[in-house]
Amino acid sequence: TRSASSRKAPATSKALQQKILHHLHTTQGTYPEKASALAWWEATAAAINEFVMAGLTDTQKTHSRYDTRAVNYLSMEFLMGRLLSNNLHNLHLFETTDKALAALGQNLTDILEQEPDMALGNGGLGRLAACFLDSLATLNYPAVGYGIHYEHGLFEQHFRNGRQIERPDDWREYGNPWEVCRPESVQQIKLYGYVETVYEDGRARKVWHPGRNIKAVPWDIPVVGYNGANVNILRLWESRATDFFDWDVFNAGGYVDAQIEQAEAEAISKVLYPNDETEAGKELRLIQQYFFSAASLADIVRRYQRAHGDDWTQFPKLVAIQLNDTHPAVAIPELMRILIDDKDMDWNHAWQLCHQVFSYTNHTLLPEALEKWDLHLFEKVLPRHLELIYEINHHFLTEEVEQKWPGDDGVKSRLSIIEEGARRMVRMGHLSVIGSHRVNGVAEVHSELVKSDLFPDFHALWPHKLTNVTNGITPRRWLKACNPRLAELIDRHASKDWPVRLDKLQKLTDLADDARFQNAFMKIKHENKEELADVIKALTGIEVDPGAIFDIQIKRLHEYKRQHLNLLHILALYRRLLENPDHDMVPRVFIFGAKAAPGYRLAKDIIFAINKVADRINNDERVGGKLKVVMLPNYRVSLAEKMIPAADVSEQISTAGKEASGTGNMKLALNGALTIGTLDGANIEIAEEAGEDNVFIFGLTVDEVKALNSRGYNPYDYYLNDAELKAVVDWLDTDYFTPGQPGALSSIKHSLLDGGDPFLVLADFRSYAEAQLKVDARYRDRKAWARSAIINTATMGKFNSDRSIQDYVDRIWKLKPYPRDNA
Ligand code: 26Q
Repeated sequence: TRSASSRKAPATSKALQQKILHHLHTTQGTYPEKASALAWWEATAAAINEFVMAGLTDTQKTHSRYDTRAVNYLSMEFLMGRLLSNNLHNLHLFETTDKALAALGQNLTDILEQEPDMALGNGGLGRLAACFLDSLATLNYPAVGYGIHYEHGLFEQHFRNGRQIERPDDWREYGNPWEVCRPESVQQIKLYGYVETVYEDGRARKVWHPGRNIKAVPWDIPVVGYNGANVNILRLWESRATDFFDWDVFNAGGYVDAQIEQAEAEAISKVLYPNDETEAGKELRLIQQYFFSAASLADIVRRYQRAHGDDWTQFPKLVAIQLNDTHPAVAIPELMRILIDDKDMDWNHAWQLCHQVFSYTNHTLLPEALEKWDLHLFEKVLPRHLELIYEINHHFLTEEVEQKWPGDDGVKSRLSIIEEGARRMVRMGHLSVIGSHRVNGVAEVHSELVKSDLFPDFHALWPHKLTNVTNGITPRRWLKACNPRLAELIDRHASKDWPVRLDKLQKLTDLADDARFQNAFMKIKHENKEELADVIKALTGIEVDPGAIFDIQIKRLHEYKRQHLNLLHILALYRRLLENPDHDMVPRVFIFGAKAAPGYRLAKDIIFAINKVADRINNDERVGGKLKVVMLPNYRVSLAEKMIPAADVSEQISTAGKEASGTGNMKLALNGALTIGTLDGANIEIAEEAGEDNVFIFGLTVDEVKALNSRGYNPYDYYLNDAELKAVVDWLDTDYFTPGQPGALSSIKHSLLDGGDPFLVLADFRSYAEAQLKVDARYRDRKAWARSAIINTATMGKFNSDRSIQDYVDRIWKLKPYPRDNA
């Protein structure tokens, strides 16, 4: 990767100071003596934007000059977090800006805190998309991210009496300096209505008479590659009412109706659905999916035709479209509709183009997360697309399936896009597999389960279609920017290009037993813990000791992720301390960050339980400071950036077979945390890289989970045979943690016993508690701990999202890099 700074004179801090002042005066209309912190942030962002926009135009010119093949990454979610610090790091302007602001009497760290997170995603899937954009730009691959310009991202979480309260997120309340509106690229999106068959020249044509037209307005967010490489675009669509032009109707009283229509149109991009891993089945969600898929495809086709007109031969050579889960799967019939209805192409030609361009990433095996739409709802919203899906299905079943399994109706009904039954459903996973040339899972074990359990018949039919691309994370945000002390230590002891060659961290293994390096490494960890302790104090009032083990579980709240397993173990430790005040344990602070989907009752009860248990333990003198529990409110990307560098222990404790990959596990290990985890998702690959000695593996394996379930799992077998487990489960049914409110926490006990404990919490409890004893023992041996922590950092090179992107490029997208001209 050529670096921009080697070819262009870097900005001096004096010059940057002038730019910031200039923007403070001319775009903020204020001056240093009066300017608020927010105005300083806006002015700094505007100054940096000059570099960003220059890179953007150069990159876009390069892409059109060379008519480049590009990937179009379609995702309902892009969890970008904050952009200023990231852009400063990627442009190598962080220190210069720090100096420039210092000279102006301002502190960069404080100014960075002014930026609201761009929280346009729920969790892993959305953050993965953001890491992938960073890597695509860094590796100079032509790429466009396509998504929705939600007015409100993921809700803000507050606690009231320990319970989660949601408030709307308003990231654009005071404008946003990064985005550029592109009115020249507006698209019109059709919905509802009916399909007419017209006969013309002896041919039947389908004409869709939509019931509604919506305007899709694109907003572009520049995505800056590291070393000032390419600046790609994230294009987010906002819905608006179509311009009202029937002035007679308008004046005759249509004014009010027009307002209603406008509100309905604007509802489409109003809010991100906050439920991950569950299918809501809501009409508005389907409309969101179609709205952004159709706008994106129209944009892709327009860009293509600008260069190639009606010559479609180049289309599959220049266009790759990646579906981030099934959420944009309706893009498949939409491309068929464009080619057949609008461009007059015949079916076979259209289908051949279509399935060459699409590929699909699966992120989940959970049955409740597999998208299905009620057929009648689908038909009402997208009547033409349902017809096309029937036709895709018909070709597939009568040609491909019939040829492979002649006369087998069982396999046909299993593979059909349409699920038969009392309510017929459209299976979006099947549509995605059939419409794509490649389908990937996100970690080795997950991809194997996609082949064997989720899509076994498809795998038999097309043995080369299903593949694996293990997830990754960008080391720019998740080490360089968030952990500057460790980054600097690595600069000095490994090599300076680790942010783009993460495997170079391997050099640190040589230092894993070096006492001086160990001390330096652990000193940094301690300083990071001191900083997090200040954050904890500021956000919750709780005082924690940075000398204790910081044990962190951060992820969406879900039964399969088993925050309640962690909680039961905390109760067990508390109970041991109450039974024996001299109980010997290394002081531990258990720290959680998690949002629950607003409608997920049990998840919210678990948050409540953690908060109530925390209250009780943190205020109980008898534990003698050995145990603290903290649940930080409003977990989000910018909070993760403060928590991850301070973690000693990383909790990755999902039921084996349920967590597709996990990516927080990678971020924590990269920052020197030791994983306590099950053999699930990418934990397996992390253990392979770090070595089993440097992670704490416990619990049932995927095969053991399957065997136990088929034997018939009975949680009472574990509850009745483990006195400590029984005691802590029963504790939840008292009013010990909720004085005066007995039963306030009993839903958790109920789910674990009479609810059948679907995620095998009780089955894994003892094994987990034993692994936690090993964590405790390892920490007492400071050198052994330091060694393991260093090896974790040293061996995470594989999980660079640059490697994931290179895998996608090699196996699926087949892109060529184009460093920009003029860089
Ligand atoms: C579906 C229907 C209706 C409303 C919302 C949804 C919805 C939204 C978000 C369904 C799923 C999601 C998000 C899923 C997700 O984040 N999956 C995670 O993806 C990561 C990246 O591959 C993996 O590391 C995690 O293991 C996986 O849980």
